Amino acid sequence: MDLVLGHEFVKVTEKTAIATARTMGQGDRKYSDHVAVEAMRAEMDTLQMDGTIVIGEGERDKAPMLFVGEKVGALKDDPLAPKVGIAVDPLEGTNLCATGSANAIAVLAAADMGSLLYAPDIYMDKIVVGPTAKGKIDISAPVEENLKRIARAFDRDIDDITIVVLERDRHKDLIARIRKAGARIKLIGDGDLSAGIAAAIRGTGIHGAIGIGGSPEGVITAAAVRCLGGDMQARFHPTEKWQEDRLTELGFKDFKQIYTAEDLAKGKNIFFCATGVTSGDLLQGVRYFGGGIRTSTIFMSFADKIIQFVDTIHQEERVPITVR
Ligand code: VTB
Repeated sequence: MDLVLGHEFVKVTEKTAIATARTMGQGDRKYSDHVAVEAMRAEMDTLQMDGTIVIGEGERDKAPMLFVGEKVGALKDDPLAPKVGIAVDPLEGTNLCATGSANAIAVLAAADMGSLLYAPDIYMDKIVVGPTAKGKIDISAPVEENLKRIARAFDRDIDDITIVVLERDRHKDLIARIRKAGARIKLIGDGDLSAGIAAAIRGTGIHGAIGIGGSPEGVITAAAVRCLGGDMQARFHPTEKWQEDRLTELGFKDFKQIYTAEDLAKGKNIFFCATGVTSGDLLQGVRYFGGGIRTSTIFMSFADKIIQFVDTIHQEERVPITVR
């Protein structure tokens, strides 16, 4: 995997976001997701790689495209081609897009085969912070303790930090405790992946993302956190018997095991790429302006030690457009 290939992934999330953002506000989350999946699938096949989806839309029998195990890329099964394992979330925040709310993104992480943990689509308890609070978090400690440590790392009081939490019934107790401890909370309707990235970037006004969300999103978050030098701890949170069975089937023995970002996204060859579909804390959404489209993307390569904010104007026709 080299940087030339890495940069090709920018095109993948850009094209996905461009197609998907047209469905913004249509109120049909399934349709938005469908458009995202089709666009990402088509673009992925233009890349010079022998790719395999390791985290995708679900098992083969549940998803027609971008299913786990699906081969993607222009050089499928070519022994000389780079073998890449790809975790995709073509539309993270389907509801956010369907309602025109903030923070919907098209996102993927790519790494050497075997690097990204194969996490089934069950819940995961997570805590994510940026480099400032690296080494200070402990998911097995009470949330109050984590808040105290995060605040101290920022050299602030607890009431000067903001934590993002998914607004869900399962978080009632967590939210009450964070409130009692005095931290500010940003409740989100969806999208703890983009919340995790925002927490790992200074200047977003978000100092931590805490709570239970999807495991696949957790793995993709871990790839971003590694590139950003942040910190993350997570553990599976099965809520039903079949989920425990699925974990066992996949070879997970200790369901209480705590995973760090390095455990979820191993190795050095990691690319991460996200394009804004709707505008959010970090990325602007897709803007169509007649004759052109503008997208906002974050691209990162762990091995190359680069973090790029890519602001692209896509000219639709060879007509003069005004660039601002
Ligand atoms: C989680 C979260 C995602 O959907 O998977 C959530 O990680 C689903 O949680 O970011 P619920 O079952 O509680 O609805 C997202 O918010 C969006 O895909």
